[in-house]
Amino acid sequence: MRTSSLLSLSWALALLASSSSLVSADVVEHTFEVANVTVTRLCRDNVIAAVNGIFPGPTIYVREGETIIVHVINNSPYNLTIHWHGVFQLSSQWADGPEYVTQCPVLPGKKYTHKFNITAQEGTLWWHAHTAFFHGWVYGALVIRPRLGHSYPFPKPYKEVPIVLGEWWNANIIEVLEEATKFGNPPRLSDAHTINGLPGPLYNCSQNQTFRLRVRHGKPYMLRIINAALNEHLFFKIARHTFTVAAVDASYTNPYDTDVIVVALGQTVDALLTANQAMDSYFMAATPYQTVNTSVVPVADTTTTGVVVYQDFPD
Ligand SMILES: [Cu+2]
Repeated sequence: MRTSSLLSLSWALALLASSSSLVSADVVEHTFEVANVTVTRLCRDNVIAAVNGIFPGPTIYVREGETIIVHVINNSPYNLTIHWHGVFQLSSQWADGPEYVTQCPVLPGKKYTHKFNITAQEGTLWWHAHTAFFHGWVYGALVIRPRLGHSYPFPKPYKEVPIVLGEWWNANIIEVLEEATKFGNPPRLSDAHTINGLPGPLYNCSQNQTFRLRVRHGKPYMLRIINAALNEHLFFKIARHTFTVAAVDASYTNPYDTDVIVVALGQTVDALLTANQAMDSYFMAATPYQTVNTSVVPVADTTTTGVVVYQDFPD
């Protein structure tokens, strides 16, 4: 009797171990503490709310099939929620985060824990505050890699680089929206666009606030481009380089080559880039896509730039 129950126990354990990739996915766990910090951009100090003191917020790396747990601690003076933009949320819709849709705001001093699985999605998504204009401050990349033992449907890039495109106001963005709704006007336009939080040299005081992507000649890179702006579709380009678009919104595409990428608001594009030009530095730029008469519908018509720098450097 005892032997047979031990046998069945060991059989059950063996079965469990062999199917562990199905039943016990790994967990990626983070704590997001949202609090006020002072950030200097465009010659000015601005007090913003940010996650873990960094702007843009931390990139989350996960593999398809894994579980994400994020503890949001709101130490900012504002109500907020965090939304997981584009995640399918299969049977976890309560974890999705839109304020007053799936949950009440997390009040100052309070916490909320999100728990959900990443299933059948690979590529790039992102997360952002889902409360009024708050997402102009609180956002970051969500990188979904294939599960262990699986590979990309293209040669593995030498490096993967999040390119998070955003907007910056020389103002408190919570007040920007309050002002607009008070008078029924469109919100005041942003003062800059940004690449990974940095405006680049076309704006005042921003020469030293330029995103630099250092590349090795001949190596393939994957740019995980996210349009985290609040109001605009954006063009993205790198001088004298072409891209192969490999995925959009965490779905692989039929690959296609282009020298300019348009990223709709909230959308992501994974673009393969081979560093195959002469050893030099090349601008990258993002600027709004405008189809409207801007005297009727104003557009923040400014361009953010970064630099691709070819370098020889050790691994
Ligand atoms: Cu969103």
